[in-house]
Amino acid sequence: MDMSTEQIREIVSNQQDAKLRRIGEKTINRERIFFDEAVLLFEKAGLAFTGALANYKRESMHGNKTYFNRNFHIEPTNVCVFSCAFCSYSRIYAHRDEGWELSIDQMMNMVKKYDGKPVTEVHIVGGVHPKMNLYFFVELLQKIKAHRPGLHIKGFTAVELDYMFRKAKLSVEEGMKTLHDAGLDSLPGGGAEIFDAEIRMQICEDKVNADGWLDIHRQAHLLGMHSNATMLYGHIENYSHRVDHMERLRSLQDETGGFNTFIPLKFRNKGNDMSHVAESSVIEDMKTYAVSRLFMDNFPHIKAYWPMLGRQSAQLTLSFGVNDLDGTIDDSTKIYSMAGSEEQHPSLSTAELVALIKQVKREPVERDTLYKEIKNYKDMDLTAMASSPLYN
Ligand code: V47
Ligand code: SF4
Repeated sequence: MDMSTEQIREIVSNQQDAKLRRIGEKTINRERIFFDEAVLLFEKAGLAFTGALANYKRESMHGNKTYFNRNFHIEPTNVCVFSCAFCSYSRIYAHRDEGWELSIDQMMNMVKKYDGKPVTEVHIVGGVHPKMNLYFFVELLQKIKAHRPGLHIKGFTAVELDYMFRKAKLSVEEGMKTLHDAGLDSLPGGGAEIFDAEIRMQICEDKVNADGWLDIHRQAHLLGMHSNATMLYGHIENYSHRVDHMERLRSLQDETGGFNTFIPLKFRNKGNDMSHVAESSVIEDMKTYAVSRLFMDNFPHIKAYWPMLGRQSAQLTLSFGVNDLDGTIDDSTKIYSMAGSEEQHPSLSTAELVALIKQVKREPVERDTLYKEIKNYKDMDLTAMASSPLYN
């Protein structure tokens, strides 16, 4: 906590390996690290060294601030035309009777359930259903905005968008503009997985490729929308694949500046076609967050998605480069519980999320989707919060 430049200088000067020492010096001087240097951190550096550098960088960017938001998810369907090997959530179209398909009215009832409650964001993400087309979602977006104009709609992975636009015979630019005009505010980061073509071939061969994913985010940024980016790690990829993935995102960010947050997602192996692949260790998880913070120098935020990682590991990431924990969620997503996350009913009240962050001596700050600060809970009394309906 509160690592000083003097302390980090000492850690760096004690590093015996000259190349790692150079990475440390670059971090202190705010210089960009290269592809090979990030791979070296993964392969050779101890977790303590990489973690200290990432923590120093995190604190020099955000101090102790740790962001979260009050949000809920809508998952319109888990029926999907694709069959990604790591996915525990989807049901193929032929077995759609085993899945769910929500109508616009059902989804509006979910939105209405939050009337009068201080949520700021709805995150819409699901399978790729052949009958839920662009115009179905235009209607949904318009109805949500008409009902609650202030609610930020973060919706649809590039995978869903690519399918919707192609089916509607629209260019990415036209399709994105149609959804933006209907009320879509920003894009979540899903569907990126690992960009390398050979890995993609093995884990998600039929969905949008790397260039398609990047182009969809580029077009969103050109329209003034913001977006996030994810990386599914800890399965069959190697360290170079991870760094290649991050480098492609870092280059697009140099070009547009439209990304807010990078979100490494730990592969969970329950109930999918990759159940034979062991999950990564907590050390590997922390290393991945730390290298992300160091390499993704133009991404303002690194997020640990607590429903995927579990709350204790999520707390730990706050010392390894992470400055955002996502939101309250309210048990509205099934993607991760179905893949075996310890969070079987992901839901945290604001009081619980604030306590989780304070317990590890960080400063909880509620934000909106675009990181405008809504409230700093640094001086709030936890006992008073725990018994107040405002925070539960
Ligand atoms: O792309 C699916 C991942 C993603 C598994 O932008 C799995 O704020 C691990 O992108 N093990 C979708 N991961 C979710 C997503 C997301 C989540 C939270 C916040 C944001 C944001 C975006 O979920 C998919 C895929 O990479 N996923 N199955 C699994 N077995
Ligand atoms: Fe479909 Fe997404 Fe699951 Fe792939 S990860 S099968 S695109 S729901």
